Amino acid sequence: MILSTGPVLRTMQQTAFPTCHCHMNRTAPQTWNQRLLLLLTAIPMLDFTDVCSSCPELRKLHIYMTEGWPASSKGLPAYMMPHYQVTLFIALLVLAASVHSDSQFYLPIDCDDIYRHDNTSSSGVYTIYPGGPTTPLHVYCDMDTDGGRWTVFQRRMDGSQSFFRPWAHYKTGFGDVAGEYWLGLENIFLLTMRKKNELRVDMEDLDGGKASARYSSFSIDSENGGYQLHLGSFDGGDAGDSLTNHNDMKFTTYDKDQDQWTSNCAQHYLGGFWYNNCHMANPNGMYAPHNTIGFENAHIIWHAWKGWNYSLKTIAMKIRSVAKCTCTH
Ligand SMILES: [Ca+2]
Repeated sequence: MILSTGPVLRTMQQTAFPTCHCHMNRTAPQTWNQRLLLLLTAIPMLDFTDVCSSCPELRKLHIYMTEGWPASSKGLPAYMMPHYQVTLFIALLVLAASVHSDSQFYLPIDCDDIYRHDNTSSSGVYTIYPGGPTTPLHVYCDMDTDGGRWTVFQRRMDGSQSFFRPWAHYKTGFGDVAGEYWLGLENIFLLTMRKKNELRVDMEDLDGGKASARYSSFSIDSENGGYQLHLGSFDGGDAGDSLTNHNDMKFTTYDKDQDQWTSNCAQHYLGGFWYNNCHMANPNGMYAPHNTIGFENAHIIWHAWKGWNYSLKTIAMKIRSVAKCTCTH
């Protein structure tokens, strides 16, 4: 943990936010992240990029937060004190105004947090806070597949939503989290910057067949970076790998061309995606039962499983934390 002595170096949304489980008697491990999240909102001067190696400092900070304002500076490193006396007081005010107890303080960042808070949670719609306490976000959590804890950011199932949408829609998200939806590139960015995540894609054909594909990691850049995709290695799954071809691509919609083709892939293939030149998978393409449309390769495609000419019945893209950082002091 480093105290910035200059101007505000980082905002909360620019701050990398690793998972850190500091095991303490009075505090469940998962609440650490929620406390830090609120602190980051109140104290943008702090840099928490090295949270996991800073458990002793965090513990002292936690004691200050839970046991009141200290009578002396004993307990905190001297270099922290000048700013803490002001900034921590602000944080305490925020805490006092927003929470009444530990249980009410619970603000999950993703479905992984929800599951760790209550491992009897079932699949369904939940509220998460990847952007901080003031921006609740509804999301569908898959708590059943392969151990659960999956935060679903894309889902197609019945064609009830159009996915042929402009940049602004893909940026903020659209649809119904109880049905078909896109969580939004900004939200996906916030989710994947806070924790290291793996990716899973589940899909079904029209005859009840199911398949999946797994990737070791998944994150995207900010909007300034074009929401560029960073995908880890293909970790298996009977659907095969149709996404590696899209790695390192920026996101393209019909009104924002960042693909590798001379024309606009989103415009031609009726979706919005990390198109290359153009796609091996088109999860956000047109929802159309097999053989009912004449637009070539514009439907929901996962090439490695069904080839170019098969329109899938369902597909869902979901992420799950794989962070292993643990402090055991
Ligand atoms: Ca292009």
